[in-house]
Amino acid sequence: MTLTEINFDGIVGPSHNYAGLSLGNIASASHAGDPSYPRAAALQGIAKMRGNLARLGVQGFLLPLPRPNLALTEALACDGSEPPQLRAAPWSASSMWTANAATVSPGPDTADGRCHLTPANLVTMLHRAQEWPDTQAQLKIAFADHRHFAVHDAVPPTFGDEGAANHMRLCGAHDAPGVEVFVYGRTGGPFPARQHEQASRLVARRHGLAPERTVFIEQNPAAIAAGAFHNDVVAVANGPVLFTHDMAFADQQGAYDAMRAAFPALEVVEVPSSAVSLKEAIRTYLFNAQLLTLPDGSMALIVPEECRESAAVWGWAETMLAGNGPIRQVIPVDVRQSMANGGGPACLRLRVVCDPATVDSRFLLDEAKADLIERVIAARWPAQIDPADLGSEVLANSAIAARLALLEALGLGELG
Ligand code: SUG
Repeated sequence: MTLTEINFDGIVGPSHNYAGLSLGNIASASHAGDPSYPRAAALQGIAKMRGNLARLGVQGFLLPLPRPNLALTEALACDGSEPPQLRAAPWSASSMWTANAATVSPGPDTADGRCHLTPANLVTMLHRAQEWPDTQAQLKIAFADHRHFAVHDAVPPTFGDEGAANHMRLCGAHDAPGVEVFVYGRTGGPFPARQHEQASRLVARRHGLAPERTVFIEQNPAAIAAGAFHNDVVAVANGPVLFTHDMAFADQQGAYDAMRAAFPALEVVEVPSSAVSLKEAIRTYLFNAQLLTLPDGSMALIVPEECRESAAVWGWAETMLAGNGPIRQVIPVDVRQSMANGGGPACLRLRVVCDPATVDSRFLLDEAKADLIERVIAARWPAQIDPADLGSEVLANSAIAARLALLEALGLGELG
């Protein structure tokens, strides 16, 4: 068994659009009504995957969910007189953000030694609450080997659970026992706190995590109020490193102390507000980065292009690189179509520590498969969608057919 970390990126679906559905997500609200470019969006995602495949030698993906979701359209009694945001919900391509697909506890952390996955119920937002049954169906195929994986049901409502976006893992090596850190929010601010403490605790119990290697931390209400609707907008961890803004947690020092008590080797790379304000961190998504351990053991931070364009963020990055901290490279990627809906490089991926040989290989990428996926996207994904098009039967049929063409090409027709 060679346990390694695999990033499963969500392929951007053919109905990708900007309907402004996520209250508290500044990018989603500020791009509401803009035309979207699903083909370009999906190709940006494939280019990111190709980069990481070259860097790491392994990369996975998850398929878009069926959209528009005609059952939800019917359940909402959509007849053309409904508010546009209700009409748009069944069309959302939000499953691209696979950091919200599930919470994953790798085998070395769990009581039975299996990798446990709990699909996120995403109950706070209507357009996201429709995801989990289809996500679970996909996870049950990709991780079907019961000797190595357990795929659970979602946490029951009303405890909101948003998956890996509010979960971090500290470890000496990916295949060694780690400390799992769950970050939850408290209601009361101007925006919803999407991750409920009891959802996090339930997932930890269900996954069989050892209490002494599990930490629960409250997110800073000021961060949620500033637009950090998930913790992964202000912090990310990899190996022993926590990369975080200094306003990420309700009690910043208390959070470090709690993590260090469970994981003494913790190495904190903290960005002070004096260098990058919370607002600028959220605008550029500096922390919604993929912090990767490269084959030579050094770490690289994969950030959105928007970071390079920010004098404050890029200035901080250059100063950080001139020092001798654990992060040795900062690599910008263009995921602007996803970013405009509040999804950066880290939102687009779900990390699963496992032996690649135990995963259904249809979900693993290689160069030839990336070529194939690109060809289907180039031929079938709509070039542009205006929010006014949502509801159109012609567009619905073409989006449904485009997804089915991709499933067929990948031998995954059973997901149809
Ligand atoms: O849930 N955006 C997503 C972005 C999710 C980002 N994921 C992480 N941070 N891990 C959300 O808010 C926008 C859809 C719209 O407005 O049409 C949206 O759902």
